[in-house]
Formats: sequence, structure tokens, C-alpha cells
Amino acid sequence: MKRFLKVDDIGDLKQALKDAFEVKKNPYAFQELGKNKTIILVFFNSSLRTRLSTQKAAMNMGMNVMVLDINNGAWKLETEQGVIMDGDKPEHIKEAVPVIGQYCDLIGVRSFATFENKEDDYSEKIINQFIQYSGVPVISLESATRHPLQSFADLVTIEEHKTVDRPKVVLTWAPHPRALPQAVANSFTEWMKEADVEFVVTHPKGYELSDEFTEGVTVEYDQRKAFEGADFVYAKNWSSFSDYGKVLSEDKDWTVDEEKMALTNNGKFMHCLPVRRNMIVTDGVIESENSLVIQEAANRVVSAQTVIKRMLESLK
Ligand code: SN0
Repeated sequence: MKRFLKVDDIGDLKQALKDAFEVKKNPYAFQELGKNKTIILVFFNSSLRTRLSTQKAAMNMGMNVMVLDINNGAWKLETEQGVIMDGDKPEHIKEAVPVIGQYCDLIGVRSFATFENKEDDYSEKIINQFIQYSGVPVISLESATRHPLQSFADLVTIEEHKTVDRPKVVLTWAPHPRALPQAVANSFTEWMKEADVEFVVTHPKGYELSDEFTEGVTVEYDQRKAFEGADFVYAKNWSSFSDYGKVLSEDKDWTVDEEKMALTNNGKFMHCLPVRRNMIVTDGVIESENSLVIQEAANRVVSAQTVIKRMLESLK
């Protein structure tokens, strides 16, 4: 595996789950693969889970790990081609990335949507330059349009907690004070389409995700109706795709609360974290026995390690 940006990169999901459970059962069994190999994790944005779980996954594989916060101590990077570099960015991505590639065997990159330009975000301008210029395999630690390690961990979590063969999974938009990327919602949708689940998305009008992700997916604008019989409720805020990057609503009637969870089939609550309490979800729901947020975070080590293992195997 030379890159991990989207669901297609992992191939068959049943096999991916099998590999994930093997890694979860025996996390230290593959250290020979990572011996004297180095991963560099590059962050353009903040992180708690991704940073720590990916480091832990690489350490489980016996690797050396280096972490670079581009905006904290490194040179500011110019990412546009052909510009006169007379501003505040001393280094070009076309040198920085191949240099980073000299020091490692794998690269992980986090680079959120900037909302400056929809085309740049949706063409994955930053992470694609890492693929193009680094010379080593690249793992997305959340790019402009997707968060595949999160979705893979979510799939593992659903597999572990489902009580029926084909659970109903609902992705619900929920209110938030700031404009957030569509990446987590896009990615979750992309993975759930491939998984053996009944999948429904619910959000207010104006929050339709890109057709690229929702083609063939059931969209239900009535949140309560969507929740009926759900086995899993996955909450997330995202900003508008059509009115790109805009917050169109902060309607608290969309907050996931006890009354709405009571409509589900004893449904489990999921969120990628960090989560704004009493905006996205009430204290009661996130602290309930049916909340899986910590289990999801734990499975971030599993998804990262499964991907790193496959990449190390393909280096040989
Ligand atoms: C990011 C997002 O894509 O929504 C990362 C989630 C894994 N979330 C945020 O940036 C939250 C920031 C906030 O202000 O709550």
C-alpha cells in the first residue's frame, strides 16, 4: 500500500477488519517489520487522538517516530506553484517535502480544508503534493476532504458493538459555533457505503454533502424520523458544501439528546472527538452507557497500526 487517503486504498473491508482484529489482538507481534524504519507525522493543524494514536501505532510496530508541527517551529510553507516568494513563507513545499522524505520511510500528514477555495480543497492540493514530491508512502491524518483513519476506527467499533448482522447507522449533523470541514462526514459516508450496514444521513437543508460522497445514499431531513430504530447514531458538525464553508444554522433542535436517542433501537452514540458538549450532544448522552466515544478513540491505534503494517509490508 503506497497511500492511504480513502476507502478504496484499503481494498476489501472484510479483509481490512480481519487484519485490524489481528493487530488488536497481538499489537506487538509485528515489530520486525518496523525495526530501523522511521515515520514522520506532519501536522498543519491541531490534534490529540491522531497524534498520540498514530505514534502509539508506529511504536507498536517497532518504528521510530518523529513529529513535526509545521506552524510551530518549522518554516512557513509556500504551497502555490510559480510564486515570487517575497512574503512571510521562507520555504517551498517542493523542497520541504522531498527533504522530509529523505529522513523517513513513511509520512503521515494532517492538512484540513482551508475554506479559501473549494476547488483547491476538493482537489486535495496539499496532501497530493506530499504524494508527488516525498518519494515515500503517505498516510492521511485528515486531509481537506476525508479522515480515513477515523472512519476505519469507526468501522471497527461498529463491528465490535453491533447486535444485529446489518445494523442501521445514522450520520446526523449537529450544531457547532464554528465552520468545520466536511472531511469526517464525507469519509464516514464513503466507508459506510462499502460496509454491511443500512446507512442514513440526516441534516438541515443546505448541508448536503458533495454528490461524490452521497450518491445512492438515503438522506432524511427529519432527524427524529432518521433516528427511529437506529443501532448507531454518529453525530458530527460540518459547514455547508454548496455555500462553501458557511455556518447556515446553529439550531439546537439538532443537538443529540436523551429524548431523541429514545427513538433508536437502544442506539449507541458515536463521535470522532473533540466534541462540544451541549452543542453537538448533551452531557447525558455522551456520559451514558451507550456512548462509544472512548472505544472509537482506542480503535484509532488499531486502524493506524493496520495501515502502517500494510505499508511496511509493501516496502519490502
Ligand atoms: C476537526 C474536524 O474536521 O471537524 C477534527 C475532527 C477530528 N474538528 C475541529 O476542528 C473541532 C474544532 C472546534 O472548534 O470544535
